[in-house]
Amino acid sequence: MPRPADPALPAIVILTGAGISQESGLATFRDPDGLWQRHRPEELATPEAFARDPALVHGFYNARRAQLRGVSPNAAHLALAELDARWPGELLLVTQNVDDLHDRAGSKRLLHMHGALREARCTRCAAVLPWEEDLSTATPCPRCGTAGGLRPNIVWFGEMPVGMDRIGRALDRCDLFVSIGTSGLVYPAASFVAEVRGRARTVELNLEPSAGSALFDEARHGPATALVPALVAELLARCG
Ligand code: BV8
Repeated sequence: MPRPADPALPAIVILTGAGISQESGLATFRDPDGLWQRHRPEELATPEAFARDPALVHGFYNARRAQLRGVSPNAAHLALAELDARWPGELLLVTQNVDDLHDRAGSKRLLHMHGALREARCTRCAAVLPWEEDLSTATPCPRCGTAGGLRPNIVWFGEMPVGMDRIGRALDRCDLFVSIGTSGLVYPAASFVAEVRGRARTVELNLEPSAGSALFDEARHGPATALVPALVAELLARCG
């Protein structure tokens, strides 16, 4: 049943990356002081790295999980949460981020396609558990009791991102695609704009042009805490 597109209420898909959390104090991946400047992705964010040196990989994620206790959602996260609460049309916020700042800001129509720092997954019984503390190979799984099987519930390079079917359906239906704070270097997230351009309006909000900037109908450059509230105000003005 084709959905009557309501120009006043476009179906919206928003993609966020590490840049939206930068002003909350969390390092991004590829900026000069980014996470990968100190660690190479293939050394840490792969199943092979975890098999080779689980203590190193656990340490990397334990440090990032602990850092979450000292940061808060910023004006960009809060503006997206207000849009989530007040937008009467279709909306899905897809984040590449593994921090919980969108969750804490109050976004509900939210999908973490690269997993979540504050979750652990047992490779023995497949349980996914909320997790606040450090993880190690000695930590027993609260569900099956075995030690050595718990890993961060994070999507590493070479692993299938979470929710791709739901994301694909939302992209098929979207009239407005907004990319915020991502360098457009990691796939399949970086391919979403190419999937929708031509049939959805595409907007990039980023500190500087991303790798995919040329694919967007419109690009606004500056800090997310300025650009995102402004765009949300424009959208909410359309729905009264
Ligand atoms: C998969 C969890 C298939 C880990 C992450 C060659 C070509 C194409 C693809 C590939 C290829 N070789 C390999 C691949 C696939 C690979 C990939 O894309 N590699 C890249 C490096 C080329 N992708 C995968 O492996 C994915 N899986 O393809 O599976 C498959 C198929 C079948 C069966 C099985 C598998 C999985 C990718 C997920 C990896 N995990 N995260 C962790 O967090 O530790 S990726 C990691 O990068 C984060 O999630 C991060 O979000 C993501 C992308 O980075 P960004 O968010 O964009 O952050 P970045 O620092 O790069 O950019 C920040 C931007 O913000 C900048 O532009 C900056 O200017 C801006 N900014 C900064 N401050 C602000 C700001 N903007 C606004 N305001 C500010 N204040």
